[in-house]
Amino acid sequence: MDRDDYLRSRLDEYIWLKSVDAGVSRKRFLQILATAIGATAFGGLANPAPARSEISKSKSLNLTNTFKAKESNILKPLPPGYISHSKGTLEMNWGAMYKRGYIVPNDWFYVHNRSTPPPFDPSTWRLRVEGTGVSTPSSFTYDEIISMPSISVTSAIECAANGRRFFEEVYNQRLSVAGARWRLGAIGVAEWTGVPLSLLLERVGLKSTAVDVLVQGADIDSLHSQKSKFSTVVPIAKALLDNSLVVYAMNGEPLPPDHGQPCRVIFPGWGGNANVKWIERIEVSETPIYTQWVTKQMVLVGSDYLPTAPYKGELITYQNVKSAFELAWPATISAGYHLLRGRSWSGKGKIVRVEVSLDNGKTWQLARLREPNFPFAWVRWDIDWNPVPGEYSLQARATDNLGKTQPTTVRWNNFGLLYGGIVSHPVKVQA
Ligand SMILES: Nc1nc2c(c(=O)[nH]1)N[C@H]1C(S)=C(S)[C@@H](COP(=O)(O)O)O[C@H]1N2
Ligand SMILES: [Mo]
Repeated sequence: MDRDDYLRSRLDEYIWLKSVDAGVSRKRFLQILATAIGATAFGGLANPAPARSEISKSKSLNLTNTFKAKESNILKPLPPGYISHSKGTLEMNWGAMYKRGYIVPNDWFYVHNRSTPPPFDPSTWRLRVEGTGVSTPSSFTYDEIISMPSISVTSAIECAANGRRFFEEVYNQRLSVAGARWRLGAIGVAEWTGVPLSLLLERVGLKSTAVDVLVQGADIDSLHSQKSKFSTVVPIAKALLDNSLVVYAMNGEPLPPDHGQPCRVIFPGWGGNANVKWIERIEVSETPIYTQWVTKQMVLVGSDYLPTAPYKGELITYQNVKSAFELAWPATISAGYHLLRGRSWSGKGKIVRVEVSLDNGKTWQLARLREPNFPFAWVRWDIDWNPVPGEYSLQARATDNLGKTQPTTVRWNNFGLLYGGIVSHPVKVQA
């Protein structure tokens, strides 16, 4: 591809400029680029961090949020066919993704917010990095963050409750939580640009004794607690992976308010809630940090799961394997030839095989996988279909490179998390 050649030829120059800029050694920066897991080969160059002058000029950077008078907590316009389950949720419309590109455009990306995006003022915003695990606690301004060396990572973010509705449908039983009854649209893939968290932690003198990292947002977690701000905790090993980023750009644009403006973290592969938006504080600790999110919310609770104190259930980290058709739910199509399409993904690995059943699980055939197929993101696949009129139940079953295949049945858990089972997609074929 021309664009790739062009970018490749500029790679050296770019790295050099970036590393000089940032005062890090070129070798260190190359290491970061070369070892980035799930990072597009030189994605950071395809959409280099917008220069400071560009950012302040850019119209799309909404410096002071204009709050809409209506009920929704979501600021961007809701695209047609998208479902809002509540004030702060917007489910991606799989039908709209038919034959679309690898990446979900920002306007179409699902949203899971507990409150309205907090206002952002670049002159007063600070990211504090502190705690017993660092020797020189510091605050960073927005300009400082965007001037640091950056990389871009193409990764999915997926709500840990994606597919929640299927627990209730399959078990014909109500879940005991109030959260959104997502089908499979609480996922999206984007190119995230930002500073490797490891680099930021290096700057503040990360101690070798650090064990946990808490990332806190600016919003109150209204659903679970009236007092505390939304946060997540990851072990230091996850925080230091090359694709764990403090993100300020999404698909080449400054991070939109709904998705965390000015900065969020991404921890590829982990449940969506780990990707804290509107961040304002990072705490690195030499002792384990137990928040209610980690011990009470992000756990599998049910008779099939064993709690280990202080966790109230089995702890969730990485997401599982899932598949979705690029079809409305339910779909109505006309008889005759169709290119059936869909996408499959795995929290930890990369999809190696997708099988599709057009007869409710009786027979299966292999789908064609389309490049690209990045780990921590998804793969697009398709299959030819020539249906006669009737009612159909389509199924897709993916397998990742760790050997994990989507099961037919999923064990119940009370919060309806991690539904990774094969799903039956209803399709009506008309004459
Ligand atoms: N500060 C903050 N960060 C947050 C949330 C939130 O409510 N507040 N929701 C989390 C959840 S549950 C999910 S699934 C993802 C959704 O990211 P998106 O809205 O950009 O798709 O953000 C996570 N980060
Ligand atoms: Mo979520």
